[in-house]
Amino acid sequence: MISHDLARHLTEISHDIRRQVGVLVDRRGEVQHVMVGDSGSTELPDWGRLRAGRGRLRGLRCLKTHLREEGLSRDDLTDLAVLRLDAMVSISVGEDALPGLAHTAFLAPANDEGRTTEQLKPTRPADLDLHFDEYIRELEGQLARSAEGHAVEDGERAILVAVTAGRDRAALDLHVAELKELARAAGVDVVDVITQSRPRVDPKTVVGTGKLSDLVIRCFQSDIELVIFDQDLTPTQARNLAERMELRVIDRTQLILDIFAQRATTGDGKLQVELAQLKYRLPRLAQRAELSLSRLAGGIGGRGPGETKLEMDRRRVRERITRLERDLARLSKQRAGRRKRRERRHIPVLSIVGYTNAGKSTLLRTLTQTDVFVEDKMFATLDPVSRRLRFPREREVIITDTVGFIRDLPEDLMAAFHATLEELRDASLLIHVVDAASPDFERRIEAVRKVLGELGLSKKPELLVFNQIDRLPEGAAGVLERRHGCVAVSALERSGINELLIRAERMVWEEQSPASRPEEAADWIQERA
Ligand SMILES: Nc1nc2c(ncn2[C@@H]2O[C@H](COP(=O)(O)OP(=O)(O)OP(=O)(O)O)[C@@H](O)[C@H]2O)c(=O)[nH]1
Ligand SMILES: [Mg+2]
Repeated sequence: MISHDLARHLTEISHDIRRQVGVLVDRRGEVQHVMVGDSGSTELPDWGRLRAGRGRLRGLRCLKTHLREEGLSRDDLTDLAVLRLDAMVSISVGEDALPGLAHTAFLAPANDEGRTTEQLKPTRPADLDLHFDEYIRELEGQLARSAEGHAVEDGERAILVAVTAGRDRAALDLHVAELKELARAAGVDVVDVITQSRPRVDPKTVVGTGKLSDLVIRCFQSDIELVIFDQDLTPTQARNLAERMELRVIDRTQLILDIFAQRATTGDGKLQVELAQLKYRLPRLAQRAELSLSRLAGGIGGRGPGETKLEMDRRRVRERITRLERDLARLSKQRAGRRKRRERRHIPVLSIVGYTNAGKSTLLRTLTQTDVFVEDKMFATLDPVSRRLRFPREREVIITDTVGFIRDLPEDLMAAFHATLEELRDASLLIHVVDAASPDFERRIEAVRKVLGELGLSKKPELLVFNQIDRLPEGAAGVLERRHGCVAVSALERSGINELLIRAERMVWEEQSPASRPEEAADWIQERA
């Protein structure tokens, strides 16, 4: 029978050539594939996970030698997961070339403890038996059941991944919480979160090899096809990960782009999002082109069909980018025209800015008593909305709501939304709305100010408004007001709104010297005459 004789053959060869050797054996016990490695590892065939089928094992067991007396390595466990093998068995090669102890691992079905593999107690060669058919049938049954149960849920299911990379644990937790919110906003159902503490991201795969194999196995256990990384992936990392795991891999930027794409309803919004997406995609297309070139190496001088197609794709993308940029430039001109007309009428503009989901649209709604779209999801608002607002002394302003900000706003997205954000330049006052109940509101304030700085708006007068105080414990709002010199309100319960109007009015009409705002000088002088 296969087990012991086969093991002895393998250890003898391994002993002679001082390299690992291995075989893949099918369920009938026939050797399907032979591999020769080096002294520390063996490369398994690059079949990937797909051909095994969803929720199924491949029907092959790997039996391989290790030159030293050691258990299964991380690479062995990764191979077990990526290839969806029935089992991975390593046998150490004894001094006498005879088989030493055998170590066996299987993939574990989904479990509450987060175990990814089951390992048998190391066995002596005489007891080695590769016939775990019963066990494997049982395992496949469980895997198939866990795959079935999930089909009914709507929304794509995903696992989130984040590494500390220099941040402390608390910062990581906040980032993960935010990533979860983003996923929810994109309609993704987060099944699991995998985090890793490491000083910096792995240049090839972000997380280390061990975590990567955990990740692959967990995706397998829960029948998941989508992995979302908190860290932005370089084109190379994205490709490495997708290839090693055969899963769809996206990063936070892509997730945000996705949300924007789902939300964009107006012509402007759609153009801007498409531009951002294409700019994001272009360098990644280039990556794929390089890959296909290297695979085609051998055809001397000839241009492979894949390459030609990719070249075409890239050219098309570049052309489309140029088109979109031209269209957006035209839009920007139109906006400038509109702004000029408004300026002539001397109506000051108050712009509501702030972190996404802070309650900006709710505040606009409360202030103007109009219907504006509000939703408990990040990036509910994409397109600016303007409303007129009458102040107590019959003074009129235009108040605008804008797209929410977020830390590490994707650069391409920011560039694409420049036209929209240009409106902020005309603002006499920025009403900076903060969700006072969020645990990291101070960092969010910083993130918003950073974006404003990048837009050249740091010098704009800013009124800090702490919103959602109805969610704070008694007395906390007063403390915030004193410490941050802000107005505390509840846009939802309409409290503190009068104080907000009084402060805004004072800042627009009284605190600014007319010299700095020539377009309002006439009004100002008139007021005081
Ligand atoms: N409890 C409470 N909830 C609020 C308050 N203001 C807003 N919310 C809720 O917070 C969520 C987000 O409100 P929005 O007004 O859509 O926030 P936004 O800043 O416009 O968000 P984006 O457009 O996505 O950036 C909604 O569920 C609101 O009902 C408030 O004062 N108190
Ligand atoms: Mg909004």
